[in-house]
Formats: sequence, structure tokens, C-alpha cells
Amino acid sequence: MRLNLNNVKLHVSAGQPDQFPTDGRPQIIFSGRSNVGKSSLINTLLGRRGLARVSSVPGKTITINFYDIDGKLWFVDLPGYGFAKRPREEKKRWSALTDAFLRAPYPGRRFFIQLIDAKAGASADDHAMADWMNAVGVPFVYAATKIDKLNKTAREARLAEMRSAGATVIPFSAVTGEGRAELWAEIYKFLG
Ligand SMILES: Nc1nc2c(ncn2[C@@H]2O[C@H](COP(=O)(O)OP(=O)(O)OP(=O)(O)O)[C@@H](O)[C@H]2O)c(=O)[nH]1
Ligand SMILES: [Mg+2]
Repeated sequence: MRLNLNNVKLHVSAGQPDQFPTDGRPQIIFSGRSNVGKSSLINTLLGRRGLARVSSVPGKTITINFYDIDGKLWFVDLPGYGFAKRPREEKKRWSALTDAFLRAPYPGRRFFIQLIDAKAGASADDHAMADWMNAVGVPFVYAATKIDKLNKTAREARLAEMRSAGATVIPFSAVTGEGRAELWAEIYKFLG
């Protein structure tokens, strides 16, 4: 599959399950805690600075954003989880919408890119997400985000820790662009 990255657009910011696409195109799903750098990573992958909104206020939006990638696949930006200051009502909405998305039968293939803040390491919610992906058996890789913030020693320690469970871990930085080519390689490998 060849993709024209000049032909990408935000298709829908879905606040309700009936807005989710059901056409069966492959979905690349980006998941991670709030503020982990999801929007920045999506923009870096697509080479578009302002497509996914990079927020100064974390955890503001509770929608699932579907980006149409050249009419051939979907990039799915899940709302970030684990933002401590978010009101309880919003947390409920987050899990209701995300659960609906993850549980609904989808007539196409799915590949998860699970973002972990390289400096902070995996949170309890990150572990819960990984447990879910392993239990369901969906393919995924980790992106260790904001890797530019770590010195060599901290970087190697974090990557070794994240790789100890056997998963693929890609160090990533939206600042330097490190990891962009490697993530695209994983996506293309999945697409076959
Ligand atoms: N140093 C550094 N900062 C980054 C990187 N990626 C994102 N940031 C910063 O981290 C903050 C959050 O980035 P976002 O891309 O909005 O993160 P998000 O996961 O989409 O956040 P929410 O959607 O609000 O949950 C912003 O201030 C970014 O500038 C990175 O690779 N390196
Ligand atoms: Mg975001």
C-alpha cells in the first residue's frame, strides 16, 4: 500500500459511538495517557504541524478523532487517560466512549501504537491497557515518547525496562523526529 500524505484530513471528532466509521479500513490506533504526546506524534508522522491539536491544557477533549489517511486507512486518536485533575463525570465519559470503541465489533484490522512517556515510565493505566491488548490479542508496539528529554544513561535504562516484556519499543521524539521512520515501518509491516 502506498499512501499520499498530502491527502489526509480530520474526518470526525466522535463524541458518540454512532459517529465511529464502520467501513472496515485498517485502523492505526494511538493510545496513551493524557499529555503523553499523542497529538504531537500524529502530526510528526503525517508531517503536518497543526492537524492534531497540541494542547496546553491536558485532558480537555473527550472525543475520538478519526483521521482519513488517503482514503485507505484510519488514524484513530483516542482521548488520553489518567489525567488526575479531570472531574469524575469526564472520567466516566472517557471510559464510556473508549469502551464503546474498543468493544464494538469492527469489520477491519486494527494495530495499536501505545505511547508511554519515556521520562515518567509506564503508569498503572498503561499496564492495564497493555494487559487488555495482550488478553484480546491485538497487535501493538510501544512508542517511548519525548525521548529527547532523556540523557543516554536514562534512555538506555528506560528502553531496556520497556523491552523486558518482549514487545517492540520505538524511541520517539516529536522535537527531533527520531522514530518517525521506524513507526512508519511498523505500520507498513502491519498493513502488509
Ligand atoms: N520535549 C518534548 N515535548 C513533547 C514531545 N511531544 C509532545 N511534547 C509536549 O508535550 C505536551 C503535550 O503534547 P500533546 O501532543 O498535546 O499530548 P497529547 O497526548 O495529545 O495530550 P492530550 O490530548 O491533551 O491528552 C505539549 O506541551 C508538547 O509540546 C516530544 O517529543 N518532546
Ligand atoms: Mg491530544
